[in-house]
Amino acid sequence: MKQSHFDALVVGAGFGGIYQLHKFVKLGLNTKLIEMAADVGGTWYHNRYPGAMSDSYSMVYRYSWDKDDLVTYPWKNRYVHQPEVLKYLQHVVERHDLRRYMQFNTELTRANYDEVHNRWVVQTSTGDVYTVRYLVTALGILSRINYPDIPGLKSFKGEMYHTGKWPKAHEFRDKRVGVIGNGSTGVQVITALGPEVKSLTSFQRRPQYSVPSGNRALTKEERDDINARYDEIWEFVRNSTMGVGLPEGSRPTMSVSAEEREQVFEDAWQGGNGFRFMFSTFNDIITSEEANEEACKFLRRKIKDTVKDPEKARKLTPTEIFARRPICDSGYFEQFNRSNVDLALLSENPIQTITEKGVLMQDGTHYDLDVLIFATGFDAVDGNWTRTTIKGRGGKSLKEHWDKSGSPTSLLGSFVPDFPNMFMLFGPSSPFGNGPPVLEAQVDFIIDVVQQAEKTSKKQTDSSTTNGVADGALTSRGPVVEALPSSVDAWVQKCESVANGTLFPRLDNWILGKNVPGKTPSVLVWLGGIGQFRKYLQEIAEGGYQTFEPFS
Ligand code: NA7
Repeated sequence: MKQSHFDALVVGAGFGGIYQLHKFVKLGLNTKLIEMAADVGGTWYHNRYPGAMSDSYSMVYRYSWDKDDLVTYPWKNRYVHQPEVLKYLQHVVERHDLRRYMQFNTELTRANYDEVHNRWVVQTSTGDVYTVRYLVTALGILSRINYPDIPGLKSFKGEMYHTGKWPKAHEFRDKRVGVIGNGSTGVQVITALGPEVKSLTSFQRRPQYSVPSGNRALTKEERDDINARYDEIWEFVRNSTMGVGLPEGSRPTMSVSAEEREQVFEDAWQGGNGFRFMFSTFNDIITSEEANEEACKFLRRKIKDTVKDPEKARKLTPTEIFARRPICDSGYFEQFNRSNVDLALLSENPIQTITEKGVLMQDGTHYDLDVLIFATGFDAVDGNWTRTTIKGRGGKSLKEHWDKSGSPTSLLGSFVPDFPNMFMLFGPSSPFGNGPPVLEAQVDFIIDVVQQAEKTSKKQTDSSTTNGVADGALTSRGPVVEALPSSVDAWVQKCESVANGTLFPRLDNWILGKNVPGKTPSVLVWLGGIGQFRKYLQEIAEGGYQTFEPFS
């Protein structure tokens, strides 16, 4: 066992952790980063399934803080696929010489707050112990994988994979593949594997709406134009709702004629991107039932027009409203025109059990399979924090703290009372939107708060020292950054009120903690947009950080 002290420890080497490390180092803090995977990437390290792609545009699915890199780093297409994201993050780490602070294959197993010394004592899977002043948990919002509660799961004797923990290589030619789950991951994996495998059966509990991604190579002129406008693009992203670099609708759906509405939807369909369809067409698709139904009618018609077999088309057509995380694809519905791709609709014929050889349905049909893929998502948002033992004041764990408050909550997705100097990136109540700009906002704010607290603490130390010697133990403990319970309540109320003003809570999905059996549903994200979120951050800073206990 090795015990070392650092000013700051960052846990996780995804988009958030890498940027947090960079900022701490720039601030002059002695910082270390640990990561349980063998290299950087976070979500993008593990989710290397076929077809994995970010559905925010390439131009904004990256950091905004390195302008030279922004304009010179090569990317070809409108979207970046998983290998490109991984390569980009590796590149950033090399470019900013961050690898030397990183330790891989190292999992945080336990973190305890030591009240006496105002420090965190962190234990890792490698047996090391770190004492640190600041602990940043960038554990990943979509990382703790979720297996379905289907009987017989362990009896399957073929190859079994979860998309969230995909192997470095696979070989499915000549194999019969089953895919359970058809969220954005399932849609991507089905689309990629359809042409590659002997047969593919998609097991769908609830069919999904999906629009074309519109992925294509960008021309040199387009890239030059983006480069010339990068400052403007980021300004726009930071003040927008979803932060995906697309304009957002300003008119209500029913304020235009039926013909114009159709044209707006058609243009969005042709333009591509799920966020465009949901947020750029009109301003009320996710708030007005009537508007939503117009979007649904259009999308259902597109499925009917695309899928040639009427029975497959019927099964693939959602009957629900269009109020889940929007999905886009590179020819998903078209896959079902292939003779080797079919679907089983679980609402009509549920899975009875998984067997040694495949999947047995309630009506007695047995699907013989060589490969079973689970695209069943994640114990999203709080899952990674509750599975790790992080104990704050009084030895209470984060899980116990959240169980007591009834749901996983925080101030701004980062701060939890009783967990001083422990900050989360993309924790519960974080903005729902494009990852990099959300994480940049959170990291920048954490740095501001830390700087402010350090300044306050230094002033107090200076004024209570004689000839540079501290009067008491308290002054040498360093600052305490801790959210006020009342500010968490106020933020959570805001999150709930915005969510309840939308149609999202009507459906079961991970945004509301309704995708994992046994999990208590709650509003896990801020749906009010990145722009509004940043405004709150600014107000808090300008108001003297009164959402926190006075810095000491
Ligand atoms: P999602 O969006 O949570 O989708 C999971 C899928 O798995 C969805 O189709 C679920 O059906 C299905 N599922 C889950 N449990 C079961 C069981 N027990 N039986 C059958 N089907 C099941 O996860 P993704 O990985 O696609 O996407 C998560 C995020 O990652 C996404 O929003 C992006 O931001 C990236 P359901 O719809 O619940 O009926």
